[in-house]
Amino acid sequence: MAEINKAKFDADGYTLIKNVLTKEEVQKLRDASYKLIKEDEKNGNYIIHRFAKNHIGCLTAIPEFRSLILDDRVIEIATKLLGEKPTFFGDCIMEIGIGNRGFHKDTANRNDQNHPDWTEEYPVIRIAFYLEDHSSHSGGLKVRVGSQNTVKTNEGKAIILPTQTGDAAAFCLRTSHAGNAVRLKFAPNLSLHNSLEKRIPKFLKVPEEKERISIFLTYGLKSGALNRYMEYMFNHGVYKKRILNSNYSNDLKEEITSKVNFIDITESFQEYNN
Ligand SMILES: O=C(O)CCC(=O)C(=O)O
Repeated sequence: MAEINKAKFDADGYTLIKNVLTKEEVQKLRDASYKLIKEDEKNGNYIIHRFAKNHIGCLTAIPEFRSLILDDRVIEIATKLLGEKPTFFGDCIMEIGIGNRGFHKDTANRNDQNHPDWTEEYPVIRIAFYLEDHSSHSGGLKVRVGSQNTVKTNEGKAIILPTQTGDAAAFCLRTSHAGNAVRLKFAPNLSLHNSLEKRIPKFLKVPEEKERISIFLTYGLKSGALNRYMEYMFNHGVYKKRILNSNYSNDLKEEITSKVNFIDITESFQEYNN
């Protein structure tokens, strides 16, 4: 695994870490993703997110994903980027297919520069794994460099991250980012506006390598930012569904807490509603 540079992450708002997983591990995750969505289709345990299917419920319930969430390499990335032992609080997504486009933030507050989300530290990050190549194919992640300090989503140079199979991309939830990047055949590194991406004819577009499978894992430090983000989840339709479909047995809690700090979001959600 490549070196992790916290100072650069803090300055840029994102980082790309090469060769975290092996090709074999990625293939196992692809197989596990298809198996899970097939079961979800039988139980109705998924949502459609644009053209993508999204599992509903904490992925720690599924061994292959639990192993990734608690993997020493992934925890090392989170620890180094956050600067301390990370907290996992159940926010994790696996998605198959093409989801939303367009630059956005993932914070609770997205428009008030004077809100604590923007004036205080923001130690909540997402680690994304794309289980296919996006270095020379469409479908990858775009970020705006250094955009983590402004509510504006049109500031900072837009780049398409050249993730390859096995790489991890990490970003602060305040960083402007966009999924499902379209690469043009004649200018593959040019970041297009999302309204244009939707209209690019097939013959001008570099195709995807294979069906897009993405995994997003969120880690944070206990903080005002994390509390506000969890409160945002409690009031968001899809997140609520995910929380209600999550379950942490004592054994599972023990396994998670052997690796990271843990907040049982199902309990926090109940307390919030009482
Ligand atoms: O789908 C992607 O690649 C980006 C994911 C995203 O926008 C998010 O995590 O908020």
